[in-house]
Amino acid sequence: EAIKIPRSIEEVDNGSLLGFGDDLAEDHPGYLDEEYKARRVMIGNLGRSHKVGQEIPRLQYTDTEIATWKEILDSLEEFFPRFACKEYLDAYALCDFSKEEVPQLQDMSELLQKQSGWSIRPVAGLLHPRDFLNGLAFKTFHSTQYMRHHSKPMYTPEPDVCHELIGHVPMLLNPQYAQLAHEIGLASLGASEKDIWHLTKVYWYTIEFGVVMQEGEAKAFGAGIISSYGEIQHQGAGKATLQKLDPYSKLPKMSYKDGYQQLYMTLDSFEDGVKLLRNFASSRPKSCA
Ligand code: H2B
Ligand code: FE
Repeated sequence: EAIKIPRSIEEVDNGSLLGFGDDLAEDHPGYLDEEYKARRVMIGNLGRSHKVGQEIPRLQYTDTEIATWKEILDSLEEFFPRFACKEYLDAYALCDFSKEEVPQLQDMSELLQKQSGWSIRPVAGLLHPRDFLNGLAFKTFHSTQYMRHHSKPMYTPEPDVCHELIGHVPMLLNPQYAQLAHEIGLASLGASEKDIWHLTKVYWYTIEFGVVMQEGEAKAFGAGIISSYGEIQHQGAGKATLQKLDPYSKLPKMSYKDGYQQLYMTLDSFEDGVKLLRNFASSRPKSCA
C-alpha cells in the first residue's frame, strides 16, 4: 500500500486508535466501572467528531475527576524543583494550573499558539504512531481529554488528560523543545514502516523519557517521567543507566509494562538536541519522495 503524505493537518487521520479505544483491557483500572466507560465513550466521541479549526469542546469535569487532578498535581509538585529540567520549571509556571478545575484543552491550545505556534487536537485514545508523528510535523499535538480512573490516581496504562497537560503541554511552550518535536514529525512524513518504528523509538527516548544534562545532572523533560509519581523519583534517584542519544544508531527496545525505565537517553542541551535531530531528519531517505 502506498504511503500517503499529508499536506495539511486536516489530512492527518485522528481516528485510528491503538490499544484500548473504547474497550478497556481486563487489567485497566476502569475495566469494571460502567459509568467510567460510558463517560470515556462520550468524551472520545467529542474527539472523534472534532474538526480542525473548531474550538475544542469544553468539558465539565466531575468532582471526582477534579480530585484526581489535584492529587496528582500536589504529589508531583513536590518533585519538580529537584528533578525537572529548568525549561520545564519555567513552562510549568507559565501554565499556572488551577487545582480547583481541570484545565481545558482549548485554553491550553490557545496558550501554545501564542507561545510557540503549536495547537492541540483532541483524540479519543492512543493514536496510531504514524498519524501521531505526522501531527508533530504540522505543529499539532494530539491529546486525550478523558481522566484516568479515580481508583489509581498515580497510575494510567495509557495517555490521559493529566499525562498530556502535565507531561507534554508545558514543554511544548518552549520554542527549542517544540522545534525538536517538529523535527521528529518532519522526519515521519512519508517514512517507511521501518522508519516509523525507528522514529517511535526516537520519540520514546526524547519526548516521552528524555533527560537533559544540566550542571552535571540528568534532569527530566520526558512526559513519561515528569507526569509519573513513581518514574520521576526513580529517574531522579540516578540509578538507571544514562546513554547519550544517537538517533542514527539502532535504539534499544522500549519497555512499556515492566515497571520503570532502566535506561534513559541524554541530550547535552535542547539546542544540541535540535541540531542532532535536524541533521538526522534531513538525512533520512523518504521511501516515496
Ligand atoms: N497517542 C496519544 N493520544 N498520545 C500519545 O502520547 C501518543 C499517541 N504517543 N500515539 C505516540 C503514539 C507514541 O507512543 C509513538 C509515536 O508511537
Ligand atoms: Fe506521552
